[in-house]
Amino acid sequence: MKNKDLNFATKAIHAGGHPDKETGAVMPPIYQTSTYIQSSPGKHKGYEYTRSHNPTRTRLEENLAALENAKYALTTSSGLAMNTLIMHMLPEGSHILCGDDVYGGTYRLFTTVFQNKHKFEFIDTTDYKLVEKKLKEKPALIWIETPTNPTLKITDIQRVAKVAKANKVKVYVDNTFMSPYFQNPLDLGADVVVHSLTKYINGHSDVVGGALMTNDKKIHQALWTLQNSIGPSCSPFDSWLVLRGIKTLAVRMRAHEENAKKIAAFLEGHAKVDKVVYPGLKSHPQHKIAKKQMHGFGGMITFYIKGGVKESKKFLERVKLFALAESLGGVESLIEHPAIMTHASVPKEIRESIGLYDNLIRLSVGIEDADDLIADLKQAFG
Ligand code: P1T
Repeated sequence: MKNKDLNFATKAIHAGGHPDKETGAVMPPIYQTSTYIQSSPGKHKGYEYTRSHNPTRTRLEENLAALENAKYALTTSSGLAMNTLIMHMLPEGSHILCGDDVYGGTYRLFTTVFQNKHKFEFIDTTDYKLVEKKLKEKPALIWIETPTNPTLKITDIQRVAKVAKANKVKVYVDNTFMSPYFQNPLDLGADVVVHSLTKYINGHSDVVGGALMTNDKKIHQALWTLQNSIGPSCSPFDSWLVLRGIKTLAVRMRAHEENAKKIAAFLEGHAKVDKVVYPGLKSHPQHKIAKKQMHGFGGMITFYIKGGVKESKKFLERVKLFALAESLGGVESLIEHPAIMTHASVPKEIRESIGLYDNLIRLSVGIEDADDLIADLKQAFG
């Protein structure tokens, strides 16, 4: 059967997989090698050097392409390494429209490393009038994170992609928060989807990696050439770990969501909480779009605790099961304070203009027992 005829959970386990030709091993070998023998100079079996290609990585890329219904996938040593390759690919002076509420590291990369190479404009990608006006200026691309990190703002991908296409502008979507299980941007008209593999796709907080999926051969080839020239490829062992993690992506995402729904409801009813943001709540401003374009609501919750930094810190120091740590998407629950941690590189006035106040707390809800997680939060509120 072809990958495209299979349902998600089956693709997650089987795409890119085949028993090892030499031994029949069902699970993929870790081709922990830097180089490959050639029978005559230039004569080889498709693999010359692991920076360029590696069979374990090939399997991972085949699998990832299938998960996003894409022809091509490329992986890197981190999510930001992939974003770096993309920025290198664009001609100098490119105009880039970018969502105003993206991961702090992406913001830092764009506004420091590439600030002299390109012209970045940060806009609210849910303001469709503004998006339409800006797309008419024909930027090189529009970069959308949806839901955003950390305010969980949701952009209608189909709506933006339609206008972008009319103006010949490429649409890039960072789909890290939903994973390919809950959202498939290419099916909604995006040209490129990027992921931090570090998060849900790997799912076990033991790998840092990045990926890109596309049906655009030119983009894929250009980025592979850059990856080969610059060198941030995904290692054989990390490729293997991610492949292993993906096998349970479908069940993990369902479990993350089930727990997140319960926790969002608990937080919404708590006296010490000002506001809860979760795409699955009717109170979420883009709940309808979330229902339309996502197959679920995910495991990320943002809430505003009553008070400020002092109250936030007190709460974060008291949690026991939730680990106070950056990152997200692992089986274990994490909690963090974006203004001090993941988004510290975003200037305070910009943070506040997008609702990222000092009383904002972000949860990555894991797949532990929901009652235990709620009990932990309850005791931390005091
Ligand atoms: O950490 P890295 O694998 O380089 O991925 C960067 C990245 C890209 N896109 C999104 C939406 C992300 O959330 C991240 C990384 N985010 C965190 C580390 C965090 O705690 O939010």
